[in-house]
Amino acid sequence: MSNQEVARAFNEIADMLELKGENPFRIRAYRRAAQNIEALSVEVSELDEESLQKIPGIGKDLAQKIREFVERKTIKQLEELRKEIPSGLLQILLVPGIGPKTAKTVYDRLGISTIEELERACKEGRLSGLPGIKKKTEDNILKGIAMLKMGRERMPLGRARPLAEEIVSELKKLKEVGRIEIAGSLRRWKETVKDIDILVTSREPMKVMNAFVRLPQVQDVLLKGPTKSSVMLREGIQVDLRVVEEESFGAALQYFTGSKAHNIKIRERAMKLGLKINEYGVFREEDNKKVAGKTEEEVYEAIGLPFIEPELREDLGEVEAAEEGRLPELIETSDIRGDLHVHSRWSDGAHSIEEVAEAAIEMGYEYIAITDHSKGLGIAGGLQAEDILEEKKEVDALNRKLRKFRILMGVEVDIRSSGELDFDEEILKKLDFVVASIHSGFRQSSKQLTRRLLSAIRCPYVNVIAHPTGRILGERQEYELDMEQVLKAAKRYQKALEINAYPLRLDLKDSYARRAKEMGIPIVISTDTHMTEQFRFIRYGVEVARRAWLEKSDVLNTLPLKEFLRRIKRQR
Ligand code: DGT
Ligand code: CA
Ligand code: ZN
Repeated sequence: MSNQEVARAFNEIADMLELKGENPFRIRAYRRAAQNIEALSVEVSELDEESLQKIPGIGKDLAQKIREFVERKTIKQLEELRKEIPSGLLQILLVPGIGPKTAKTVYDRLGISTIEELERACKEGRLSGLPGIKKKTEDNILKGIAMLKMGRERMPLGRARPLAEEIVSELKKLKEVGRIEIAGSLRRWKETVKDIDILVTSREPMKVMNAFVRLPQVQDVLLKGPTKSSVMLREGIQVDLRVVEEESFGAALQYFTGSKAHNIKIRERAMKLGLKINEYGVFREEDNKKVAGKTEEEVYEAIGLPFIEPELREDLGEVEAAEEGRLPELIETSDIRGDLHVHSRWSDGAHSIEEVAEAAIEMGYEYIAITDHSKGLGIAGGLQAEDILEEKKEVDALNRKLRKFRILMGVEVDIRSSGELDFDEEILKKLDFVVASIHSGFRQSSKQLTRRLLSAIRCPYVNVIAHPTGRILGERQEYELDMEQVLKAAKRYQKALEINAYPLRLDLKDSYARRAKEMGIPIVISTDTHMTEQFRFIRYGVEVARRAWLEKSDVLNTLPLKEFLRRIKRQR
């Protein structure tokens, strides 16, 4: 029983409660618990009821449900809800962008109970005219269906990466395994992946393969041989394991890391130099003599190039940059000195500010900004103006106590549907750091949504726009925005844009972040942490930045505290 399975059950309960129109706070409790469980580094199946209750967001009731699920493989409440709610209705609810109300309407009125039926009805325009459904809703549903289909083919990085790392750490325990690396899109940290590619060296390949196909995560064995085996995991993703020769490990790693487009460029370059390159090595055309293959560095060197970081290998100019000696020196996780989007128990976070600060110190940070939600987000425990001022007192007191660490008092101020900020400038100016973001009215027109972001960017006290495009991988598309206008305004006012490192957000995405860098817009990378264990998600944000060619100097929260403070002061 994995954490992901428990999380999935809780999310399903939440979906069904939502269909029944139950109390939103109760629904949210299930969703938050699911989120927190997924982020844990320990397995909930190994915890007793008492330890379970120490997990943020898990009380006695939910702890009992987890135990029930672990012991009996099912939850009674879940079974009852499944009986009560028609499965067709649940099917429809799976489509991103369809809420319980719409799902119920199309189910009741048109008898639609599969995604295929829903797609057909939308294309034939049979939905518009039903209560609360417009032409635009139909378009959104079609987009949602496309996304759902895509989600079945590709898994978000944030789900696939932990699975891959788990398998690698299991295989590493085998004495027959020599070198081992993750390859493919996962090594390039692409935001979604089709499968997991792993390479190993071994003198006894069959022993490695035997152990591989018997891993507890494996559901089906698709192929088993001495050089390649493929399995399907219970989580619904395929893993290909290849055993390669020690002498050609570098060439194989280069080849199977891809991307295909990058490899084609590399192969063309090799050909021009009278060389042949494949997964076994680099060879001289004339006499087939092998000139490189043991390491990747050696492979690139053989064709006259410096090492190209995997995150850049997309044929987006990296080969040309390598030829001209202008590859970026990519930012690293260790360059980050503080997290600037952090929630505490004052709104919907799981920990006290002190606990959060301690965890940040453990991460090696010099500072954080506490940015709890503003009042508009009632469902996330949003704070009134008085609360924020109270919270500030607590931060001040902690800052007197902590040495060599600074908590900046901030807020994540909601940009209302009207475009106004949830707090007026009198409050905002009393804070050290202001993050502004959109949490509602996603379906507005591009013009309205763009205007909302622009007005937040123009507010003199706003420092950064958080998760600027609002997407959630596999769940919600980015808002319709005029991104070019948003970027222009951010540049003009020198306001930062956030790369939200939460694994299902990764927002800004790589292509926008790269454009932002090219325009000279400051970037911050933050985790949007709601529990201290999520601080480690920073890696995902840094990887987006690396795919966007960002260097340390492009990112504000790589600055030491003093310089950072000076820099944000200039934004006001
Ligand atoms: P994915 O799995 O769709 O997320 O993306 P990749 O890049 O992991 O693609 P995959 O798993 O099909 O193949 C892994 C790598 O192997 C790919 O990035 C490059 C290399 N590769 C596969 N097929 C070819 C090919 O036909 N030509 C070349 N040059 N390379 C290939
Ligand atoms: Ca792959
Ligand atoms: Zn937040």
